[in-house]
Amino acid sequence: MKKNRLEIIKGDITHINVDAIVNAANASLRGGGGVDGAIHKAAGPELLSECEKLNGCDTGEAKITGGYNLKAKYIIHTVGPVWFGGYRDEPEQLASCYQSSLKLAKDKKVRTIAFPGISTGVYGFPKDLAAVIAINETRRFLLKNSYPERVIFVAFDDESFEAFRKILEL
Ligand code: AR6
Repeated sequence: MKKNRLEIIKGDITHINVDAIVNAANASLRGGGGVDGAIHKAAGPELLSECEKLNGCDTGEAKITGGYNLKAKYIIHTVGPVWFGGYRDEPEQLASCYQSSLKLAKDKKVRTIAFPGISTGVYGFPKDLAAVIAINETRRFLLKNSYPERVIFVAFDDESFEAFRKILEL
């Protein structure tokens, strides 16, 4: 696999120029705080109208919508697990978020996709473990698939950036 298929940047995911961005949503898909709130605000109210027709989304799964006012053509909404200490299958559920999101991106022949640190905000998933899962699942997927061509992990703060950097350099 070409090394440059994975990248980490620090910033706001709503400003990134990619084909698809991933949203850390909740099961209702009706918006919320954190990155979900920022994405809905940047995309505009038509996003909520489309999301309301999707019947929600289960933890570990993903659904796709248009990007509306964003540069991205698509938004992939995935619902991460709430962290309860790690004994309620949270790692497997987080892995499933990455697998489901990447599968949707592949089906749409998305070339570039950006992920936030799913579950690492109000859902409380430890950032270091989340970075291991994000990068392992993505590497595994890219080894078997030619789409997406490039995956960008967007860290919103220094702690998240360091968590991704340590794992990506292994
Ligand atoms: N760009 C990139 N990353 C961001 C941005 C942004 N604009 N804003 C926040 N982050 P969170 P969760 C980072 O809480 O833990 C919502 O209310 C943030 O620093 O947004 O999956 C939903 O509706 C953190 O590292 O998502 C759900 O109810 C990461 O994004 C719930 O929060 C995820 O933090 C989902 O919780």
